[in-house]
Amino acid sequence: MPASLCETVLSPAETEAFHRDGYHIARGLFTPNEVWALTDHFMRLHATRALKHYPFHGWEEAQGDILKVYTRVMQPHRWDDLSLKMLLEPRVAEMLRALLNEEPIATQSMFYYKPPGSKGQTFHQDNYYLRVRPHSCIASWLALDRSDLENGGLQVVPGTHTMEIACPQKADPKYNFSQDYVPPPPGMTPIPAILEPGDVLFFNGSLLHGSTPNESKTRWRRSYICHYAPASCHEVSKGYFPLLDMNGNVVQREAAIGGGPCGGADKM
Ligand SMILES: O=C(O)CCC(=O)C(=O)O
Repeated sequence: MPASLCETVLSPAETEAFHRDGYHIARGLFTPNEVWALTDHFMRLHATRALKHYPFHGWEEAQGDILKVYTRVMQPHRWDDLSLKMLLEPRVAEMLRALLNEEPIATQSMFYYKPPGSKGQTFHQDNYYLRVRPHSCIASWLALDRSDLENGGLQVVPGTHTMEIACPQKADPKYNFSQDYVPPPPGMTPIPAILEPGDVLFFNGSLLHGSTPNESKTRWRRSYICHYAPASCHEVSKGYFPLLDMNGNVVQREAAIGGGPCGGADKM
C-alpha cells in the first residue's frame, strides 16, 4: 500500500499508538444520519419479526433475561443489504488498510441491541474464535448509542494484543451471556472505550476486551461489530466462510479446523 494512503487516515502518532496499544478509535467515521438509519433498520427488523433464523422469545419465556428477547444478530450481511453495505463500507476498508498495512478480508458482522438490564460479555480475545493465521483478525466496533461504563460499553486492556491466545476460564453466567473469560494479566488494567454514536473502535483480534452488564435504566447500547482478516492470512475458522473481499467477492482460504491452542471444536 502506498504510504500516502496510510497518511490520509492515520497520523504517524496514531499508527504508533495502534501498534503499541492494540486499538484505535476513529471519531465520527459515520454521520448521525447513517447511525440513525442502521439503528432504525435493526429496530424495525426486530419489531416486525423479520430477523431470519432467530428464535423470538416472549417476555415470559425470557424469564427476566432481556437478551433472550433482544438476542444479538449474527452474520446479518448474509441476508441483509444494509448490513452487507456496512461490512464493506469504503471508509472502514480504508482505515483497515492503514491499520493492517494490507488489504482486509471480511469475515463477520454482528448487531448487538444490549438494552438496559442486559448481561455483559466479559474479557476475551476474538482470534480464539476466528483462528486467523498467521497474524490475527481485527474488529471494527461501531457505536450506535453513546457507549460508556454505565451502559455496558466496551473495555479494552491496552497492550494485551501481543499476548498469545489464552485458553478461557468459565465466565459468571449471572453477569455474562457468553461462557468464556480470560483474566487480564497481572499489572494490565482495562480502560473503558468511551464512544459517541458514529465513532468506530478498531482493535487487534488478540487484544483482551469485553463489557459489563448494561446498568442504565434507560439507555440502550447498540453497536454494529465486524471482523476482518489480513488478506495474507492462510486460514480462518470455517464457521466464518464464505469470506469476502471488500468488493463483496467470495475469496478462499484454508479452514482452520481443530488443533487450536485450546483444542476442541470450532467456536463462534
Ligand atoms: O460489544 C460487546 O459487549 C462485546 C463485543 C465483543 O466483545 C466482540 O464482538 O468480540
